[in-house]
Amino acid sequence: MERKLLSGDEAAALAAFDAGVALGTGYPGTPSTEILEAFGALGGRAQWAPNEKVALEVGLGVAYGAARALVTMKHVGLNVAADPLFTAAYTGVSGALVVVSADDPGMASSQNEQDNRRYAVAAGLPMLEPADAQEAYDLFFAAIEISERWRIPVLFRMTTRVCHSRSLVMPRTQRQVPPSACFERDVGGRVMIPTNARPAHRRLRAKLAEIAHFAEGSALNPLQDGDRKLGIITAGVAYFHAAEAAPAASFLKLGMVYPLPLERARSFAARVERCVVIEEGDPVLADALRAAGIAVESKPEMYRFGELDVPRVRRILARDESPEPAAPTGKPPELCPSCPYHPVYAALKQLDCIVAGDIGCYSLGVLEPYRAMDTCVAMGASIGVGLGLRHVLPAEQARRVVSVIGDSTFVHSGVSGLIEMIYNPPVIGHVVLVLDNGTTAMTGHQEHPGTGRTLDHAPTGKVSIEGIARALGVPSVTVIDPFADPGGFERLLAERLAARVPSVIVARHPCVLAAAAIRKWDKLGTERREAISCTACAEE
Ligand SMILES: Cc1ncc(C[n+]2csc(CCOP(=O)(O)OP(=O)(O)O)c2C)c(N)n1
Repeated sequence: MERKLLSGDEAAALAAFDAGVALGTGYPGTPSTEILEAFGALGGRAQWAPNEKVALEVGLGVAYGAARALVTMKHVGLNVAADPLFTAAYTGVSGALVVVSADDPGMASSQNEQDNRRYAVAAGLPMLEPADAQEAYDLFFAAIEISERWRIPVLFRMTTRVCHSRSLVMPRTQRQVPPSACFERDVGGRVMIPTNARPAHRRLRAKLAEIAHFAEGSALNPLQDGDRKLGIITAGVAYFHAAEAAPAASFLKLGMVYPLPLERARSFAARVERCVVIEEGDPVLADALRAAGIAVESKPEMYRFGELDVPRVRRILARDESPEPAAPTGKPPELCPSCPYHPVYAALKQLDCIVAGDIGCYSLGVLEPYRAMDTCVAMGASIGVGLGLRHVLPAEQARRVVSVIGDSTFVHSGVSGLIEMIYNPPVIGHVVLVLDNGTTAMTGHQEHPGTGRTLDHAPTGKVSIEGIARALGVPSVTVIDPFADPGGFERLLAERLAARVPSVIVARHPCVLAAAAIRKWDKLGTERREAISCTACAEE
């Protein structure tokens, strides 16, 4: 078998393929997006879900059916999927369920830098964390084994550096043949009414105790004997920074970050003069080790923010809390020159709108020259936040509030905001502006249910945004091309702001970077459909 140069994302995808994962699903989000794309390109069954919660639920169904499932998302996606996640820990699985959470310390491309190791503790799920692409490959198999052995979902935490850095990977020589899918009724184990959930919680804690015992002796958490003066407990990519900053030190490198091998850590810490925890993000490991009475040093608070690197680890080891050199300022992002959002933001600015914004390329409307976005919190939040503002602001301000949301974001979590608009309409109505550029542009042009194409761009069922709005009973729904008619768009927006009814404007024009590809896929789709109907005619 040849070694391959792979990113962590590609290595996880290859492992999923080699492990015979029956279905991979997820929702795009940097730095996780490429996993499903690579899994699909290898020939795996990969599909985008409308959001992370649905993805997790589909994956759970696959794993209830005794097959192997992969679910991918970025860190904030796990917030969306948290509801089924916590109870999936109780129900367990029959096959394997590996949930990738791609965290983004330093916020290269995210709205926060939450540390999802907290989810492993909160939900009570084992979590593995690879340090590079080879480990992304190897630990993925370990995740499948743990999931099947203890019939429990496994969290697989990756971080931006690991997802996107390439290194050599030695794959296994043979693809695994996974167990075949079948359904076995287990009402007590799978239907979480309180009488079943109470014993299920006890079962979960018993499984975690067994897994903690396993972690103590597992090769997932190797010890590296070195100088006894300095011991370092670390995990993920921080291991490589630490190994470079202090090559002579002794190491306890954790591949399983929950549950922790506390006794191994205790004896490691006792063997060295000084034991320091080097971890990116929150002091999750340090807090857990200290709570267990293990004498470890944690990093100073200033290193909680952003990614670690070798110089920062050197500073931590030197207990240096002096101000760090300022990071070089990069060029700020901006809307592409012929982005269809330009006329939209020009109109929002011209009409002095208060914009409850959302997340996507269109968030760039907050920057110069428009500065036309006033809030941006989480995917789908624009509609609820806009409604809240309309409910309480003085009339002169309230009538200028507009919720602005992208097409992928609308399908992800905007629909329920629209339901709220119908159910609890502000007395002066509201305006929801859906910016439909026919793709999930921000994360690299993924398909979504509104494009009518699957992950690999083949034609499938298409969800109509205006159809949803009309079906929900929105009194005023208009589709317009703002790029073709900027003046008409501004007049329409002004009209809707003046009308005192809930309204939806779908501003539709393809993303300038995706337009050619969309035309190609649509043409291929039409040809494929025609070929299928011709075959059907010939068979009649
Ligand atoms: C819960 C969650 N999942 C995923 C993401 C990553 N993400 C940010 S915006 C976005 C969708 C953008 O697509 P769209 O709404 O169509 O806007 P566009 O970028 O095309 O303008 C995604 C997937 C996120 N920030 N939060």
